[in-house]
Amino acid sequence: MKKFLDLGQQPLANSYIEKKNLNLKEKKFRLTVGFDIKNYLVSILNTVPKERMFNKDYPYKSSESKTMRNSFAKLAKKIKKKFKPNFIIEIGSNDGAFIKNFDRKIVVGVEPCKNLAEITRKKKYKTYTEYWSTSLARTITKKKKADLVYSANTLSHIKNFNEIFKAIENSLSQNGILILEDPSLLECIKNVAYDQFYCEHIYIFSVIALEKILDKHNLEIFDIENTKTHGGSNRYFIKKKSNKLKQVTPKVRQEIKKELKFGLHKLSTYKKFSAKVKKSKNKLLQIFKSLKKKNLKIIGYGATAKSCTVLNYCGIGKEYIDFFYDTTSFKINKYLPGTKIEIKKYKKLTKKEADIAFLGAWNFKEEIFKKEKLFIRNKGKFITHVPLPKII
Ligand code: JHZ
Repeated sequence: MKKFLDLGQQPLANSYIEKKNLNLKEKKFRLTVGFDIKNYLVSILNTVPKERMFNKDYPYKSSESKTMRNSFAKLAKKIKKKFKPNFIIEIGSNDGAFIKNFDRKIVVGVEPCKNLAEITRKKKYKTYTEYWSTSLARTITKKKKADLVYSANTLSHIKNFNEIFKAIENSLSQNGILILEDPSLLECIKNVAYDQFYCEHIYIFSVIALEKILDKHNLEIFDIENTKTHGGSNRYFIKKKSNKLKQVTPKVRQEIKKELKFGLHKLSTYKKFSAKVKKSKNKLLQIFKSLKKKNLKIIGYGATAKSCTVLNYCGIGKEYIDFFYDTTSFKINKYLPGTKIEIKKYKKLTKKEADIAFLGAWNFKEEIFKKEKLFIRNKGKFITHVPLPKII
């Protein structure tokens, strides 16, 4: 594994701090990222035990954005029409944002974070509060195998993917389909979206890396959709190699060609990316400094896990950002890890509390701009750092 990026000492991205604990020492780890040349795999080099990150206090809810709710609803419609599944398993079902689009009789969720699993169960969907494993897979599929397994933004969070794919392979019926959705490494590198790296994102997958992993588990990608969610993701449609009913579409080769053309198989590409990250950091800091010199009021918009990486890496704290607005109940009235910036319950932006808002949730820029039309009309501005730090 060759290290190519060092994002410094970082706290755990989703460990929002309660007011009473503000003076306690935070657990920090060194966030470095490496490239495994043989397997084309990009991963963080120091990992945090899963129980420290995914537990009863997990604050991220998928249902929080309209973009994600719409994306899940649209996909569910397509799945029903195209694959007509009778039994679906979702790995990492979060607060039920995806499974709620299906009949309760045909779908089960797997979600180790108790607080989230409870939300889904309240909606009367069967949910296992456990980490996905071969033994859980055996329990769930004892009576019948799944004809669809779905997992979005979860695989990149699990260190031992071999156990995961083994369990998936055993759970799928002969013609069953696996649909995975994760941030695209190509988009991440192209857009200098270095904040995709934090403790939870152990891997950011490329098609060329995922192909190699799947091959070991007798699985193969037969189609890919590029989606706009989370700053550019890939939706992979995967089948058992022995399933000859489905043809591999030309799109798979095209995506591989695109990645090879960009150089995702070469260490030099990642070294260039690392140099761009350093430049991005300096530029962002410069922007914040010049705005503060003008005495402008800056707040943060969307207390994301990604913001944690950016702010702690760039050294942007309370001296620049007064507070963050966020809609998530689990985050409100808490403080961002590391920088300890307060998170307040979202209110429509007005020029009264801010001249400029830092887009922590830059991946929902369009949704946010639509919501904040009035602020924009009144000459309110936003700061973004992806793909380049700038004021918009
Ligand atoms: P968002 C999380 O990352 C963590 P984060 C996790 N590791 C992962 O992989 C991705 O999600 C999928 C708020 N918001 O989705 C809601 C507003 O306040 O970019 C969220 O707190 N107003 C599982 O945290 C945050 O912003 C709004 O209008 O980087 C968005 O977080 C909108 C649209 C969002 O993921």
